[in-house]
Amino acid sequence: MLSIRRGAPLTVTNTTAAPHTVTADGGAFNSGTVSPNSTITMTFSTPGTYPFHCQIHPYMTGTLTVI
Ligand SMILES: [Cu+2]
Repeated sequence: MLSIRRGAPLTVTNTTAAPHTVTADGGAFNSGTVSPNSTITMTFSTPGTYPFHCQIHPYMTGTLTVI
């Protein structure tokens, strides 16, 4: 479980050798492809609980809570 305040930047660094995405199951957000050794920043404006997955590796899942 990952929790963040709305509007606060969430920095994601891909430390693996494969590209990944951070994609909300319901479509509320999508990082696009994050290449190996690159970093992205995302912000979230609507409080809630968001299950997410990697579009490239759908077995990679998590949950983000925006407070
Ligand atoms: Cu992936």
